[in-house]
Amino acid sequence: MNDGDGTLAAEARGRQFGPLGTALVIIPTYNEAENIKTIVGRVRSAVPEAHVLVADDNSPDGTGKLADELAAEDDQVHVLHRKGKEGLGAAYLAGFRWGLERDFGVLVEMDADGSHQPEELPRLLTALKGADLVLGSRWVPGGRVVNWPKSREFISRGGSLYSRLALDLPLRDITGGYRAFRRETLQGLGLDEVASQGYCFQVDLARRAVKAGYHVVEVPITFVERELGDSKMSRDILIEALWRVTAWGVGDRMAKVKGRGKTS
Ligand SMILES: Nc1nc2c(ncn2[C@@H]2O[C@H](COP(=O)(O)OP(=O)(O)O)[C@@H](O)[C@H]2O)c(=O)[nH]1
Ligand SMILES: [Mg+2]
Repeated sequence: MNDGDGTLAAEARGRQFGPLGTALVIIPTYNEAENIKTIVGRVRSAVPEAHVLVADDNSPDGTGKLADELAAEDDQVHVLHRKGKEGLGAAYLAGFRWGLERDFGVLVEMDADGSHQPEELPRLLTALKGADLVLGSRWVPGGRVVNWPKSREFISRGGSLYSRLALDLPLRDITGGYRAFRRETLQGLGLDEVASQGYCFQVDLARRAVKAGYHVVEVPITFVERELGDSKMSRDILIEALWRVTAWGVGDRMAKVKGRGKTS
């Protein structure tokens, strides 16, 4: 469950992983007009065989229109126009559905603001050859964050640590949003029941994957804080994450206690 390919191979021994197939990089956007062209261009250069899907929530700054222009010039760029701002989780679920309806073998989550460097995607995809889900991880050896104030790092590390302990997950970066899923993994997560929205959307998917017995691997990444546009992180998103993770943790423990009661 770590970054080295050697341990990966050892842990996954006995498991056969099929070929990956074509990747779809899903980029959710809300007011990313300053970033959208750069990020799509970087993905197309870094992994030329991959397709890109921009999932735009009708951004008032015209991001959707810019994405349409990119799509008009490039058959491997697509745009999903959504009615309005419904949160990151809903945009990803719609993007996953779009990709699963088509012939994509890998679905990738990536932010529009450059925090998730497309140049690191080949490493995530290599790791996915021996895994069901790969998490780009800031908090494993070799992973790091560039240009974050200490306060933001404290919140992020704390969120992952709390999720790790409350949910008993053997993972270091549980709230991160740079991930590569095999299509079969997503199909096995019960996406129809996912209601979480912000950071806890990521926690929710990681938790479902571990619970379902999938082989989840963390690969170190360098996360670069955005230079252009504004973060959509809010107090409400943090509060949602805190209460949902706590509720899941309590629910899991009660289920364990009940289970023990029955067998003894
Ligand atoms: N479609 C959609 N995208 C969103 C929404 N909220 C955030 N995003 C996108 O999700 C990504 C991460 O958001 P960001 O504000 O950078 O969060 P931070 O990195 O945690 O500060 C960016 O590409 C945003 O444009 C939303 O409600 N809808
Ligand atoms: Mg960001």
